[in-house]
Amino acid sequence: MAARPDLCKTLDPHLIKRDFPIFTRTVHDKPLIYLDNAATTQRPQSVIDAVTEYYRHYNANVHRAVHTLSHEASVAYEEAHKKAAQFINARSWREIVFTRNATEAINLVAYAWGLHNLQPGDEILITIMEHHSDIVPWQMLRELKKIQLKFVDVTDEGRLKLDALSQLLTKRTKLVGVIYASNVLGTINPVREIITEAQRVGAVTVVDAAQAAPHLPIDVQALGCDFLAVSGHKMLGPTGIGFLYGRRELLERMHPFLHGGDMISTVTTESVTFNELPWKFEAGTPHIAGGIGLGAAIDYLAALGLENIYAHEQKILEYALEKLLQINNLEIYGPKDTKDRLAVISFNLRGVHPHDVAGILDEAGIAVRSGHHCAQPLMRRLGMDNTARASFYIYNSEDDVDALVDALKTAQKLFA
Ligand code: 7TS
Repeated sequence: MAARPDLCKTLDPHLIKRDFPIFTRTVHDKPLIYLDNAATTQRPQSVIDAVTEYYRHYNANVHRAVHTLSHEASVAYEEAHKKAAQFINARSWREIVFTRNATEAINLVAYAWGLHNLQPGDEILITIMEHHSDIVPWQMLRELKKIQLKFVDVTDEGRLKLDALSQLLTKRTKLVGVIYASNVLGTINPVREIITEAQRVGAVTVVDAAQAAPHLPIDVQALGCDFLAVSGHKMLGPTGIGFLYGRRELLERMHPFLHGGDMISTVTTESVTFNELPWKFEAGTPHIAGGIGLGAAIDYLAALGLENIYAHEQKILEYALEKLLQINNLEIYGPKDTKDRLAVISFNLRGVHPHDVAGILDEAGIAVRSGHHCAQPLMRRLGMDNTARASFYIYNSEDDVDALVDALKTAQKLFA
């Protein structure tokens, strides 16, 4: 996905950083350099304020009472659904179901669609690049529904083998799940093409956009997917809130996921009818403050412009790859060019465990993740157990890359 030059307003990460109170703190007496954005991002003051404002000024339950506070809370919570719909260009806000996170969004599809629509012998096709959140729910269905689960392989560089995908699709393929962008390798997959292929055999399509949504513009109508999962905390929002986009016709036909209060229209001792969308899928009191905070996060991102965010991160990625590739004995995983790639870089210093690397970086105030990144099948396929991973966002600059490179050189000397 190339950013349109006419839209490329340059972001100033140093100015952006001022909106994030956490950057006033130090770690081991060093300024915090936060490079663990693929795990979770930081929150700007406007998101913290939106959450606080709800609790201070209009804290009440939604959808229930006629009193003023409940009305204000209900409007703000519904408004947040509208912002999420606009963010991914859904036709209607009723296609947005708030969940705890992307994991819950994918589980919703597995339970509410999968349990009721699959027959023994049916097939689900996913890729070896998936996060565990887009593997384990389908393994659950494999057990319960006696279906087959197939995986599309990747090249050694970490791109999906699209030819293999075409060959694995059959008339029995009922669902295709694909990660939009890899949390380990940064690879951005050609999801539009994959969805078109899946539709040729009539499969339902699920896109895991947990990593893509914070970094590039998403248009579900242009993609043509049936479902798309997003986590709020990876895009400046609070933890405990995310959403599932579902095509309206499918959501209308589906059974609820969780049963109880708020998701019903009427209940008798004998029967139940369900509420309208999206409330049919939001049983119980929802994370109201979280939803409102996510709305504020979307406002912040929309004001910067997703095209500009992507362009900014491309610049950082190019700089980071150039610098990191110069370090001797540093192995970098994933595509070595910036095309269709996010600024997520997994690496290993030869002979040093990534947890030790992360520890030394922490001494320098630099936060990176180390481990298997909840993508063990991918790690195994590429012959690695653990990596360190630096993942960048709007408040990161070339200075942060320089600090990372210096700290890695220090680590190398320590372990030489
Ligand atoms: N899908 C992808 C592609 C992810 O990267 C993650 C989280 C999830 C789903 C699950 O998101 P959650 O909000 O439901 O937990 N990935 C990571 C990571 O790479 N490091 O920590 C969490």
